[in-house]
Amino acid sequence: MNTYGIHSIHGRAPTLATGLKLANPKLSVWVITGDGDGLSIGGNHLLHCLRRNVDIKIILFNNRIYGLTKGQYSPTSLPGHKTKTTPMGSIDYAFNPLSVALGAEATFVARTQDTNTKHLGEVLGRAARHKGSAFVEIDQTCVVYNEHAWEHTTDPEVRDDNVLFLEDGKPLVFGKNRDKGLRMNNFEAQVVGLGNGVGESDLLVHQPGLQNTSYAYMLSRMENPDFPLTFGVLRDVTRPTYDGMLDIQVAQATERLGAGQLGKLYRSSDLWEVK
Ligand SMILES: Cc1ncc(C[n+]2csc(CCOP(=O)(O)OP(=O)(O)O)c2C)c(N)n1
Ligand SMILES: [Mg+2]
Repeated sequence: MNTYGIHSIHGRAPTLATGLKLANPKLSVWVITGDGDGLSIGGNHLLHCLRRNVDIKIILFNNRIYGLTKGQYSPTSLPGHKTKTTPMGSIDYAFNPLSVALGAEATFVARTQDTNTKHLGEVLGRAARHKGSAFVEIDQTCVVYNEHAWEHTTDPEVRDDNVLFLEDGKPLVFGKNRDKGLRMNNFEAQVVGLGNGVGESDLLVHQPGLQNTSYAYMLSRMENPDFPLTFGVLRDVTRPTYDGMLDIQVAQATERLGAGQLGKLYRSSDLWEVK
């Protein structure tokens, strides 16, 4: 097909994309999904694609709602949220998409915002250059069914105290006057004010390249209002890809047995006639 995109079945895009990448390794394959699509109906597909480190990019638009079907709660809707299917407020605990991706040991995990086009472009550029599964959560406002979901992270009046932009090799500093930071305290992140003897050298320094997922996981767990929400690349590590390793196995098998014929293989054994 001469096309730049196709629609798959709801939730199954990572599966289709895996097949596409294996069949045509030169393609840059991107999955565009939502919080409902990726984490509810397609949760299992997403997990196993990330676990295998298939070289595809997964962009999850998180508006914390089922938008297309007009406002049912999703796995990222917050407890207490009133929707058409939770009229008295949701009694579910919400999934944190980044924690889920890190739990599946995704090799590239990042978060950005729909309205912050500069940051969005930078993060997508890095995802594109990553070899292996890249998972990017884009916080997105559904203007019809969940208008206020991300207001505290986009409203210029308050956002600077609620978000922290990660920069490789730089201390974790945030706040309107860049006067707050994060340090480790008893295996937990702690927000501290800078000054009065606390300096940037006391803060955590951002290292997305750590093989161990603990640090990135800690960053992913930080939620408002106690912590700033982290934006940028939380994890970026290298590991052999599923498609790369499969290519090697196919080459080895071909060298040993010669090029196969599917029809011949299909009819090679255990055939019987149904009358
Ligand atoms: C197999 C199947 N089940 C259910 C649906 C109905 N459906 C379409 S979109 C959707 C939820 C989408 O939510 P999300 O992924 O968060 O995307 P959003 O619309 O919020 O961008 C559902 C349940 C469907 N299209 N196919
Ligand atoms: Mg949604």
